[in-house]
Amino acid sequence: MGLKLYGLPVSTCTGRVVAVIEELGLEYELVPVDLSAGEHKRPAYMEKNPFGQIPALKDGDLVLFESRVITRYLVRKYGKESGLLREESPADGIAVDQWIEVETQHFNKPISSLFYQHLLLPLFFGGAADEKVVAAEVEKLEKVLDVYEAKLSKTKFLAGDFYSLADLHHLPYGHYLITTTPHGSLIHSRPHVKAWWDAVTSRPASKKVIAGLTLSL
Ligand code: GS8
Repeated sequence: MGLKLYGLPVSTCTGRVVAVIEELGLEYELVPVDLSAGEHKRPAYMEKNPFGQIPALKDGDLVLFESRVITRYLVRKYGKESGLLREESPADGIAVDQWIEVETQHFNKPISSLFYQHLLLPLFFGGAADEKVVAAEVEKLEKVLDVYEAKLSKTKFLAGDFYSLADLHHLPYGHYLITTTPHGSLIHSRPHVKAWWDAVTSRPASKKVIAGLTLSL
């Protein structure tokens, strides 16, 4: 039985999973979930993700939710040799875990908030960005990216000189920051962050994901 990914190509969290599927060259079926019709809050879907959010993954009898857990599952089950987790080396493996956690705890919150303020709010809720919120989130993201700049001046990628899930997890929101908000310079003005970003986005798998991240005003 093949992989079934429930989600949408424009969705950041779905994109995170598609990036791994493409890196590993896996076959899968993308099953669209109609958010505008509220399909994600109906029992049939909430059996797959009890929080009523996309994505969810079905692999035979196993059903998973949380994009960053799904990515790890796919690498452990189908792509250990990809080096995306490096679990064969405790030092490399824990460095990947650490930077996966950094993305989740430090990068995701301000960047998803900026994405909401500049794109989702005007696009779906008819609102305008709250400049106070924007300024506060930009300040937070600047501090986070200063840490990235220092780390990336020492290693090519976040966990070391190898591409891993820690880098990959940044792809969807990083792309939308550049294409849908006025804050792309947060990435482009930091030379090591920019070089890292160019390396992340130039991968064939990343390009396939980016082709689906088409939300715009
Ligand atoms: C977040 C899922 C999420 O926010 C994950 O899988 O990483 N921590 C989870 N999904 C959003 C779309 S993100 O592109 C979603 O489903 N939003 C609709 C809703 O919350 O009602």
